[in-house]
Amino acid sequence: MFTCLLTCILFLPFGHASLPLVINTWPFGDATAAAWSSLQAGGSVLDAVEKGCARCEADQCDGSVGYGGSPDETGETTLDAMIMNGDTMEVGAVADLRRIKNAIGVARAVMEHTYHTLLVGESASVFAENMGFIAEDLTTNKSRSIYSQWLKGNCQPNYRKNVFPDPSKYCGPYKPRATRKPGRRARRTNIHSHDTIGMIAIDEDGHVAAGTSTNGARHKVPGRVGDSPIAGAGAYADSSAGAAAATGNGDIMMRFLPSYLAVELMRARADPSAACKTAISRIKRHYPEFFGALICANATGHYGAACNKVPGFSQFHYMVSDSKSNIPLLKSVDCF
Ligand code: SD4
Repeated sequence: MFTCLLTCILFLPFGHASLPLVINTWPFGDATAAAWSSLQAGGSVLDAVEKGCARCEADQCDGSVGYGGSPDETGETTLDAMIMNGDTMEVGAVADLRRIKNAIGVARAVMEHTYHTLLVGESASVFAENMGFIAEDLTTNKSRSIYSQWLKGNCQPNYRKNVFPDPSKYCGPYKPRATRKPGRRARRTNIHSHDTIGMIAIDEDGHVAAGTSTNGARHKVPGRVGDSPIAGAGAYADSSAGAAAATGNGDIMMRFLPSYLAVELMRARADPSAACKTAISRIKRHYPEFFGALICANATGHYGAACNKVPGFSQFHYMVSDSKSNIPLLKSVDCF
């Protein structure tokens, strides 16, 4: 009796469970609503994730998703996105995508019109154009102004190390410095310019999909690809276990495949909140100051989230729609 009680408590899922479910990072409620109405209209979970993320791309959510945000060292905005089908384990992704606004749409086209998983850079843009996506300038007055302010401020902050001239004082071009400083601290990220949308959709029959869309890191080195388009890092979905999606400092997070880890933990019956927490802890152990958060949902619709507590980031907000609420609800979790 006592053993049963203990086991039941240990395995009792803590989050709510009500399918269908849409859950996404940050308070991007219009994206949640777009995904939810797609499901309600009979769309698949892939349709829901695509519609939801596309909504954020069009709305330029927080300036961190879609065109006109996060100019790189040359002032250009480039996009990363992925979508994953948890039934078939197919993935479509694009990284360093240029001149195309609808990155998640192109990611889906990679999945549905090629046998590849990930296309990058200029060639991804050519692929997109061939698939009928419109090529246009992703620069806006806002991104131009962010870029010129950065140039005026001697290109601070930037992502260079062990180069000369001293990257903490001057702009490039940079050359490698002969002597390298040891250390692998996470570069302090501007938490206000880092809000990727990561989304999970699960329908009543337990079909699971996940996706992401972002313009990456502000002032990144051209060619930089973050965690968002990498399966297992930015997101992961497996209809036999659940799904997870990440947001935060992708340069660090992608080294730990947190979304994959969380899904595997849920497969081993971990509660979604605990799975998210363990995946964050794994990163924290090596990079205590990293900025990041994870959302997790198991195939039965229980969900949770976790985030790493750093100065200025003590609570993480995310959105949920399920058949109980029917409208997007703002949820939060205290970082640890
Ligand atoms: C990246 N993970 O490119 C993305 C950025 C992000 O919340 O998530 N912001 O590193």
